[in-house]
Amino acid sequence: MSVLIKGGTVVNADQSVRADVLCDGGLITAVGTDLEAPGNATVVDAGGQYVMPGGIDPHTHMQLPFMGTVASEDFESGTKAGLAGGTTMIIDFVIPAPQQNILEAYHQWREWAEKAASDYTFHVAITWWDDSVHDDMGTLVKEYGVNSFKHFMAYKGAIMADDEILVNSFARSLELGAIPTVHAENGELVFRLQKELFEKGITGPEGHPLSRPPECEGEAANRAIRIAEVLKVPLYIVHNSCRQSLEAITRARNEGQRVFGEVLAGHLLIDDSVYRDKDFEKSAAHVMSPPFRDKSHQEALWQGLQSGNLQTTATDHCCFCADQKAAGKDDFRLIPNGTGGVENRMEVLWHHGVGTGRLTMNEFVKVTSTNAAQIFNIYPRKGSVSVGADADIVVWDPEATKTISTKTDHQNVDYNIFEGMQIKGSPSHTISQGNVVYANGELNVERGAGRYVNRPPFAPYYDALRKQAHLAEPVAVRR
Ligand code: URQ
Ligand code: ZN
Ligand code: ZN
Repeated sequence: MSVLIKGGTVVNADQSVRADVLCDGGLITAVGTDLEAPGNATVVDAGGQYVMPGGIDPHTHMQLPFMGTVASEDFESGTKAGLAGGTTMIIDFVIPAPQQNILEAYHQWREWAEKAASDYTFHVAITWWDDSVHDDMGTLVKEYGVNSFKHFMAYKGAIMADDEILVNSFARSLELGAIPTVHAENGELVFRLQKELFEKGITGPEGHPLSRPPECEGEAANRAIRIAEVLKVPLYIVHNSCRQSLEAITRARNEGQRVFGEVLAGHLLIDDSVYRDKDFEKSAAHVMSPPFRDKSHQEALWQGLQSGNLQTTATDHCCFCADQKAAGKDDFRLIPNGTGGVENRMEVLWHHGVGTGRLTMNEFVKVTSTNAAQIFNIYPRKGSVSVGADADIVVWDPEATKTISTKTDHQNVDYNIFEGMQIKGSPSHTISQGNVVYANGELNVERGAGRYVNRPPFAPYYDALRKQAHLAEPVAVRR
């Protein structure tokens, strides 16, 4: 089936141009003016609208087993919600339990994701280490199209990676041409602060942000950056929530180190006052890590996006309903960590980014799609409206207005962190693999239509890095 998107302005990361877009066989086959629709084509009227690369959310956790429960959003409902918000691809996470074979975990997640409605791929978390993990990382890169490995520096006693794991896995990533990524919070400090607060009688959700101050994030971000610097491997830091981690990234980038930073739509717009709500359900609904911060961090994060020191936006979509969050009713440490947002990321970023002049439309495309595609080595197949690219496109109506609410969204969770937010600008159509899957409020997509996306290793560039690393001057032995 072919689709002709007529009368719109194509907005890519590098330029905006008035052009029609023809899609056929799942690919973009023509971009130009006055294109003709083949006989059986579906025609989308994009007059007065922007035709942009479909969003890529590089950080989601659909149906994640975590903290004694399973996230309420699964790969079908979560990708459908993403499509309704203009996101046409997610990068989720395989998170093996410590000592679990990482290939076994990978195949488990692949099975769960079979029902996805849009394209997807996986970062694989390294939560433990031995020779088998070293070898299986090679299999994942060479045979399964994985080119990024995640490390949780938080969650002591569960999935936390200590420095030994970080050093071994970062070095292995360089050998393989893969990029290490980190959740940067000092898990030992968090564990101690949680215990101290609880023993002082602070048991409610207000204890959550108090136990994870931004200094814990800044320390871990800097530690991961320094380890990557010594090992000569690039690094991607997920969900930067504060000035402290941004400063660590900015310093490294200013010194020419290849460090990338991600920011969540939530951390740009929601502050820590949510944890002081007397209603347990409301404050617990916002428990995620790193926590929402004092308002003063938000401007720094926006500046991080504007300056290019933060490159991608994500949601960390990891949903738990009120009955699941209630596990921590008497102990905030037991509240499953995670919030949603996969459906709202692009529209809240458009309204508060482009709508305020913080971001141009082209920068909006960069931070919602193109940069993630380039960093994870799937550009220009993804992240571009250009001939030969996948026909993953969002037609954006800059005049559409709405009030965000869990009552009207498609997410399978009973709380929306952007509840009540009024925005201007949202998708009128989403095209996925060349099919119109969302049009004027209606989803029309098959369970299982999504495909796993292989991501090649960063071979050529890494050759130079590997040479540097192996030629590092041996430490002079004092005679
Ligand atoms: O830490 C993460 O990214 C996962 C476990 C989702 N939960 C969260 O609070 N961010
Ligand atoms: Zn995380
Ligand atoms: Zn996460």
